[in-house]
Amino acid sequence: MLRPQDGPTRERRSLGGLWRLRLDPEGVGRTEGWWRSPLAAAVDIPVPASYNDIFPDVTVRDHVGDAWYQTSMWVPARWAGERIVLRFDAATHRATVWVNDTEVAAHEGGYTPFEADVTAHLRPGAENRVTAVVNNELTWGSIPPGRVEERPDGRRAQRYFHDFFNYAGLHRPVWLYTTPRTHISDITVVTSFEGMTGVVGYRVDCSGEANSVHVSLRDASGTEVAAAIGAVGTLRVPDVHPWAPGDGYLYELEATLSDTSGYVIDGYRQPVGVRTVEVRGKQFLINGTPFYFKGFGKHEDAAVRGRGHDDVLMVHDFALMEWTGANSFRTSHYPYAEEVLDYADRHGVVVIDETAAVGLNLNIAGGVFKSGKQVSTFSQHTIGETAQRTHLQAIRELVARDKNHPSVVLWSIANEPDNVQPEARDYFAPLAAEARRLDSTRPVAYVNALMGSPDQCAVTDLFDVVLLNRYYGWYFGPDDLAAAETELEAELRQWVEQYDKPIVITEYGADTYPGLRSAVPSPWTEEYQTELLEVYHRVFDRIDAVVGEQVWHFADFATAPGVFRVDGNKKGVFTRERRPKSAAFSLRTRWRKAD
Ligand code: BDP
Repeated sequence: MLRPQDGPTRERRSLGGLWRLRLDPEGVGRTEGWWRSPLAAAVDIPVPASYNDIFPDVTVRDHVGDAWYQTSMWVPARWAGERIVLRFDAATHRATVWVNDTEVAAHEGGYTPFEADVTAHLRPGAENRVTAVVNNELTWGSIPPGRVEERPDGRRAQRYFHDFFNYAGLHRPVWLYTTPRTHISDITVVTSFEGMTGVVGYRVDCSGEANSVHVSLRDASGTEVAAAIGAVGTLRVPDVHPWAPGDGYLYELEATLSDTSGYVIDGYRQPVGVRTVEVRGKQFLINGTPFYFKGFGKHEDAAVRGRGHDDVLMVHDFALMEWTGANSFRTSHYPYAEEVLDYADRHGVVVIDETAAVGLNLNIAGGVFKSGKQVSTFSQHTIGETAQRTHLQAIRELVARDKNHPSVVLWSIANEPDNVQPEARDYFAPLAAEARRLDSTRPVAYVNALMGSPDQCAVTDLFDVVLLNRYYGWYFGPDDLAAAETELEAELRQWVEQYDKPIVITEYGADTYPGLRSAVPSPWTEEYQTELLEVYHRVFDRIDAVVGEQVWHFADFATAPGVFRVDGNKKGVFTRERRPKSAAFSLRTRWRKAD
């Protein structure tokens, strides 16, 4: 699915701004047909943003169920005759959309875009109404999973198995855009090298009659470096300037669709970074060179706006990551806004791109292992076929959306699932196979939590890279960093022995209350966080198969309330307001020195 774009044949309009919102705790809006008229008893709500923290009202923050969004807009008369598309970059976790009185779209999954051709339902030259009912319920069939419980007084409460607040709403831009009726519907690029020559394989999909496709590749100065005719082909760029970590060099592929008389029907510009990714033995190679991941697990999270996309925060976060010397991050624990990946492309930042499959583990909640008897994560009554179908679709939509981003070097199809229960293999084998079928150019992985020793894992052999989240010295032995060092090293050596695969530590860290200091490092102090990270780094430096370190977490973030969390998760090396804790300075020393 191509993103909306302005150009000679296309026009887009952002529907961002203040919409109207009405929560529907009773769940009556669908039967009462709330989309048919202006929403009664509604309040103003900014889009994009989560709705949860905008109002000082616990019933809004903890709302479970439908939230009705509505706006109206004038559609220019000059759009008559064009194909008009309504696109939501994200609606968390699912939505149904009406234009005026007609249902036009329904989508499951909170972090990938969906759109509808609304040409037949909009009136150009008139005011039109758009209504979206956004539902935030997590169930055994959703990704991520969860369970809605009823409290004794009849109120409903959402339970979930992941450690971040269940923000909901229209988190990303909403667009109305035009394309010609016959148009370019998708572009796929795959890049490689022949010596110093860059090879760009491309495919341009078009709707409607077969027409002629022309592609032109321009370098960053706008000079054409290669061109071809045909919907599928290969472009060769002598003396190519590769896309590389720290060097986000992009070419631009312009695809043009013409009719038989040469009249240009449609055009689309697609950025292209020429690079390769390969796992060879225990190495992770970008452009044939071993790459070492330095960076963070992140969240899309900020005070007030929740998970709403914000360019200000995005640019600031990238600037802070660069300041620390980070070269990469993981989109934990869901696909991020496309603006973020564009930014990573342009700035040469490497991305591990993750689905929203987090919490597929009934023995861990928010990083904390449940004590007592192990429960069955995968079963007919818990995570089963329905979740697997939703998960498959989430992988398909992620790859379809992000396949052309050079910054994305690895798909992470789940975070910390139950990987020991034998059923885990039946669950994951088709998912790994589907990710590979969809994209043979990137490695595929899942993120492992400490559930058992490497030989007890039922799924690692299905994947290319070992991604490990480890909390020695925190959840395990929070008062003994010397033991943490020994245990971590012993475990990593087991992985090295058991698997011929590179290892990236995708989470390690400690909750840290900013300003809490201590001469003797003890949990929650800034000194403890710094020292714990240093312990891990010593171990990583002793093991060649470790090809990356991503600290948990970039910044403090909101979670569901609970006794393990003090106003959220405090493992950030920056506070939620993005002020550095001491650990940020020690990371900066390590990561900048390594350059
Ligand atoms: C890991 C999870 C992450 C949590 C983290 C923690 O992957 O989402 O926030 O633990 O407990 O298990 O801080």
